[in-house]
Amino acid sequence: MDRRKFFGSATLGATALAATAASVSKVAMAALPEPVMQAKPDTMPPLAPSTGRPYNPVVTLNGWTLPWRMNNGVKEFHLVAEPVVREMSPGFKVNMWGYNGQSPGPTIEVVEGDRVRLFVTNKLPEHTTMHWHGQRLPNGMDGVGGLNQKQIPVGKTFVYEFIARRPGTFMYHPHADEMTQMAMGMMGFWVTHPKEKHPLIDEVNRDFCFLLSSYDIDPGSMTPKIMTMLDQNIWSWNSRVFPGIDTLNVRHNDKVRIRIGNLTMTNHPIHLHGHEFLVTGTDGGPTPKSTRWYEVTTDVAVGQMRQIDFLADEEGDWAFHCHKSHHTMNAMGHDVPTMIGVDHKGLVKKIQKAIPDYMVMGERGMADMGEMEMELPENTAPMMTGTGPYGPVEMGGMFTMLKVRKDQKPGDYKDPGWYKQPPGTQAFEWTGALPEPARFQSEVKANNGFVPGLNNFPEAKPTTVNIRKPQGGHSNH
Ligand SMILES: [Cu+2]
Repeated sequence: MDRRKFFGSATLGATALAATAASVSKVAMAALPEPVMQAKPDTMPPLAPSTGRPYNPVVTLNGWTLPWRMNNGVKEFHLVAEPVVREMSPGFKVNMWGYNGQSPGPTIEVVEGDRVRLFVTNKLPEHTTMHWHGQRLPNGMDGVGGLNQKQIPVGKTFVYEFIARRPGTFMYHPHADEMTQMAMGMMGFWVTHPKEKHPLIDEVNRDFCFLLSSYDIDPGSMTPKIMTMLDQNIWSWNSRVFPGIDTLNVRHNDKVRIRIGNLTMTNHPIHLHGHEFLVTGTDGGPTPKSTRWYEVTTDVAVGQMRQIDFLADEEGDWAFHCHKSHHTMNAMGHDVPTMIGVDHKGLVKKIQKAIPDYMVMGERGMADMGEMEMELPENTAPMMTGTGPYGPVEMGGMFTMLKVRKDQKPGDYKDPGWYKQPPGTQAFEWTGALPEPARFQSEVKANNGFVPGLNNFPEAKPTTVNIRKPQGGHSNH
């Protein structure tokens, strides 16, 4: 079968195509759009459309857009589901399942009204499917294994074909052995641009997108634990963790859009510093203008997408992160060693059985951790290791920065480096006298010089260790 005949048969409809692709011969394989692979976890420049209707392309944070082939007016994409090694941050590599060389898979960008044909080749060790989260499409294209179609067997290629009916932001992921396949990183973004000026979709200068994903990876291990339901310890944006997440670099006074999809098992209040934004879209499409109000944090629940728009009119390096503080602290493995140079595998848990209050972290809080050269097992996510121009940022996981610069050229997405605050615009140390409130003077006298909370601690008293003894029965277990 030659190329022309193959694609001629494609017009017969997806069912015929699926049959053709399922009984894939070498010649037919040759007629598939060649899968484009990505080896690097870097943020790729936006992919300007060379065919079809024009649009302003998105930039996927630490990701890329999948090129397509135009075939008789149909946009053809080829996704390959396969095991990949994702570098989650420099020095931290994880065995995942993804698409076309990375997890998440490449972003798919089309225009409202486009007819799209998506070839999905399964190179996983088990069957899979593809679900096009949020799309209007024929029922047989919805990708729920067993319900809408037979699962794609190992080594086979299935074809999905539909018209991108409404503009918006969508996701794709398997609907086959979902617990395993999503815990292993199988997911991707989909953006359908409006075909003409849309009353609810403003034109923007920069349009970013990324997925929230989480994993349970034991320190020193390389493979996510798929049975974990809620207790993930690696919180990532597009399967990257700070300081491995690229910054969002924009020009001063750019109109900026950020699309955030959540495929973790919990919600994430996403917080932007220095600016207020409007939630202009959800998975359901653009929000009506009457429903919009300014926010600095928006909660993205499980399975949801939020699109935010704002004017980047404040120069600087602005933190942009999940507001759940544990999600900006990675490798909070329950067995993370914190005692330098001590082989204590399993020891902490044993101690805690006897002494519930036993603390292994810094006695003065956790800030020391950012500076400490901790001996972590090899291939462990950095916990609080990102460094800024003034020292440790004390963050990890779901954290990066919005960098707003006057001299950032239009279309330039390069990291401009650290912001230099103009003289007189940065918090500084007070070196003058500190007047003591009169109230304290009398308290100090009354307490023989000691006021709790005033930094003058008395001699440390011997600590009593609270040991919980076995209580007879096991009713508390
Ligand atoms: Cu979070």
